[in-house]
Amino acid sequence: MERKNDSVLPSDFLWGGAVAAHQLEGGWDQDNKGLSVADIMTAGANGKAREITDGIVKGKYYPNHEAIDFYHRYKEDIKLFAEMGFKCFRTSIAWTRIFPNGDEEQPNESGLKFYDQLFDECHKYGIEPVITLSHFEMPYHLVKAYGGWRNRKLIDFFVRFAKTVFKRYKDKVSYWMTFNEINNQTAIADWALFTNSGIIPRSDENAEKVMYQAGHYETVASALAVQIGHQINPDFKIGAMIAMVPIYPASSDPRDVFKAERAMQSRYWFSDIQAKGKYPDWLVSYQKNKAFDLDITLEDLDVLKAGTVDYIGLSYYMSFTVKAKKDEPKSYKYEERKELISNPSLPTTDWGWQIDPIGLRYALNWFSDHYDLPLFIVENGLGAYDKVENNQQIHDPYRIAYLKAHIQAMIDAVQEDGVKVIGYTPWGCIDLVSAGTGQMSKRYGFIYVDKDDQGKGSLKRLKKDSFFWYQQVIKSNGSQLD
Ligand code: P53
Repeated sequence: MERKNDSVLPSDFLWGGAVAAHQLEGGWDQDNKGLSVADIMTAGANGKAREITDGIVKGKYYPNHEAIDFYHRYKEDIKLFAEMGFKCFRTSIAWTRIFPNGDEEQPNESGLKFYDQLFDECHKYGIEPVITLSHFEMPYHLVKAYGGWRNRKLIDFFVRFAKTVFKRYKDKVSYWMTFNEINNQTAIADWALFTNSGIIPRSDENAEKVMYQAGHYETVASALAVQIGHQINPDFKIGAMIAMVPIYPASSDPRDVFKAERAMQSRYWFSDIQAKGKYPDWLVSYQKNKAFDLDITLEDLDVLKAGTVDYIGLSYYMSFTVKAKKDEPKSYKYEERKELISNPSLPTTDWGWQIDPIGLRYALNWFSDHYDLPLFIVENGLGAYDKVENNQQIHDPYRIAYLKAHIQAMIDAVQEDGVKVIGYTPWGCIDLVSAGTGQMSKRYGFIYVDKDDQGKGSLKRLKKDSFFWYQQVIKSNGSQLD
């Protein structure tokens, strides 16, 4: 008998959308906000990396400074989210609005007030805020004065920030995540080590070791935040946030298969710790064999054990594929950007991301098998160029097709595989500044924002075709995807 989708998702399933403070708020220097790492990154282009400048350099364009001016327009935007039927809205608290430099003793009241107003506005429409604490926007001062997450002191600064906002919003926010895509920095050479941890490896240091050290301090900080959050409000649900990119072997050659396994281990040790409370055995051995001699104390290991997460938040955009070299050494060093090959069975976006809906079902099963925790898909979506027609309409069937296939894969995982998924928040529900390229033209939204890659435009909001499509998806609780 044909089963229908309508009974598959629970009636309290959290449909919504996701953004991050630095990518949409703007107001970068308003109300005592401090400079964040996002504020010193210029706009790149498709295939051209963003520049990280030493402070703000006159004459350069920094797209996050104004972004889409959500700081002043959030009421209008949340009203549009409510019109789509959002049950939840994922954003982050800009660390630099609360602690402008990161190392102050006392928080900035005007920053705290802004999020009070924002969360109140959400609740007005019955929209549940879902909050990331650190989403690529740490205080730049912590980079300059302390060397970013190379430094153990960062744990205290982060914990102070977490404690402050947990206390302030304990009756307004229930769903939290500690570090956005904490595992993206596995790629090391990539800009992710800077956006996640405020680190650009120096020529005199071992970049891989630095990444493992920063990652360790962050998992400790995350575990402390989980414990403190639960003390402040036992009903808090505090999750990890992992960039889930399944890594496939290029063939059934066992060398390819083992390489893919090691690549998966390398990308997901963060969530191993956050979910299971301990380092995976392979990594203990790997770090020992490499003689990294990291600062990992016995006390840290107790903290990790006591601060496991309540759920796994994940982003999902694509899958990767790897192929073993001819003479692969026994001790693999996974160097992501160098090792990936294109998967011939998958189409690719204009930005080279390989589209793979079945990979989402695979990913949900993988997490469920490994951690046995509820899963929350807190990012998914297609970055694409959109065109505004003369009558102000935006036809985006490509975005609808992408989302539809991925929602179907999620439903398959729930219906066929029994995976527990608590919500789905597509990325960039309103067009915003791309994290990877700094472009406005890499658009994800259901709502179009009139602004271009040079910063020009009226900032006017327009509903795309996908706006009405998603409205119906939510209304039918996922049973009407056409
Ligand atoms: P953009 C790489 C791979 C997977 C997710 O990315 C990634 C990245 C970084 O580019 O980031 C997440 O804007 C991230 C968001 C980001 C979104 O994916 O480069 O959590 O901040 O905007 C999409 O197209």
